[in-house]
Amino acid sequence: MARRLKRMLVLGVSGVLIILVVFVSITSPQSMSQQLEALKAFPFTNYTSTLPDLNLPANGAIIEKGNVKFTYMNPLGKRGSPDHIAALNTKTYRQLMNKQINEPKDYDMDTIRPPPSPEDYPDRANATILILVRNSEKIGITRTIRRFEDRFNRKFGYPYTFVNDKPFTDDFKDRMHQLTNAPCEFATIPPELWDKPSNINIEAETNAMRKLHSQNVVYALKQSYHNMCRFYSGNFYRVPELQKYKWYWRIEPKVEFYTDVNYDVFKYLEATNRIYGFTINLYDIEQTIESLWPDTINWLNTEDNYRFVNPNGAFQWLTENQQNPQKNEVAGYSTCHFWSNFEIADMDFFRGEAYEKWFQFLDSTGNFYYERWGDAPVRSLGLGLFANKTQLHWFRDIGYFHDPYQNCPNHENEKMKCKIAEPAIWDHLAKESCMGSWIDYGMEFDPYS
Ligand SMILES: Nc1nc2c(ncn2[C@@H]2O[C@H](COP(=O)(O)OP(=O)(O)OP(=O)(O)O)[C@@H](O)[C@H]2O)c(=O)[nH]1
Ligand SMILES: [Mg+2]
Repeated sequence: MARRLKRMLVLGVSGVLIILVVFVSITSPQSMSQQLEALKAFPFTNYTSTLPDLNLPANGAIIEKGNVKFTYMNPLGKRGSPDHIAALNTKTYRQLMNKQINEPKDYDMDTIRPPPSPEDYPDRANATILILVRNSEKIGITRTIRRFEDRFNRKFGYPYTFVNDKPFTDDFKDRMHQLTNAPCEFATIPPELWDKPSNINIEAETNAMRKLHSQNVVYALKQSYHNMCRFYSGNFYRVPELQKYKWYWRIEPKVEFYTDVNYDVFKYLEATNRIYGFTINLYDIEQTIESLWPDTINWLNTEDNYRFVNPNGAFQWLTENQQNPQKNEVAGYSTCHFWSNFEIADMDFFRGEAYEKWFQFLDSTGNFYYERWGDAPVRSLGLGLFANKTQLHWFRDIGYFHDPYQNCPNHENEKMKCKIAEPAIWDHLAKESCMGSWIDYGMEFDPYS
């Protein structure tokens, strides 16, 4: 009897244990090593991607005079076809975006709340709202500013700086003044910061642009677009009216802001030792920047330029080659970039020796015109190489939309007017987002949890 009881007890206990183990393994998140094993076991063995070279440091970077190199190390051991990797990275993104958030938690936000009135804000940051815009875009920019004032600036009163390659009309200026109580300054860009440099070979440029146009590259033939990209890549921070400022928040026509921002974003970045804030990051059209990366690597391997590379740069994000490997084949790197139509940044970084010398070199290649280098990839390459990645901040809490991409968080205080956790308004565009890669390789910690 006693033996039967003992056997029943043993059976009972082991049963409970088995149920417990099964339950825990179903409900608890996989450990990192389990995840890696699962990924390694993925059946698409014909897409093995790069295997880490054990002779390289974990960040894949060699930063030595005349020998600067960056290699994708696939630090999480991801394997699979590009479609599989895109699905995996989108899942990573959606999981994080679906978490309910409010504001950053790595700073005492109560110290940077809106002042009682925007007119009485003595310790406002040294910042401006920067808008490059044409007179003809009055309606589009009106829409943006209405929303922007409503969500942020009517509480803080940061001054606007409107810049344009042509003088602003009185009609445009009057309209802008009607939209805000904040000071507005209207600057005409000096031609040397905007116009195509005279040494550009027009025949070579025309042939190159016809080729890009025939590959359906948008805006290839548009002269002003090339000027705009060159200007926003490097020259904007030299506009005389911007000299007095350190910080800017760039906005543009026809964008949406979906969330209230109840803290001073400039002071937040400054207080947390950051220099750049973004909301979206994307892959680029590889044909537009074929020589940006190789030219940059050559430059880093010239004289002492290697010393500008920050040892904790976002190298794995820049070199990732699994989600859209054709980008790396054509452009030599991932093409991932911060989408610069939204940016909050410290101009002192761009005015500093590394970025400025590098931009002068880029400009000397003429490739803003012989190719169609965008300001977003240029800016992002500079930040990924010369800044510490801890200085780059994803404003995950700021709901933002520029057609067709968005940052749509699950915000505690908002009834979101966008589809939460979707990187774009069309499903098929999810693979154009680099955010999963940023989460895995760029973000060292989550400031929102
Ligand atoms: N003054 C002026 N502003 C320009 C010119 N070209 C572009 N911009 C501004 O530069 C910013 C970026 O230009 P967009 O045409 O929006 O470029 P994009 O965002 O790459 O393209 P979209 O996807 O069409 O919005 C916007 O704020 C424009 O208003 C120009 O020739 N003159
Ligand atoms: Mg735009």
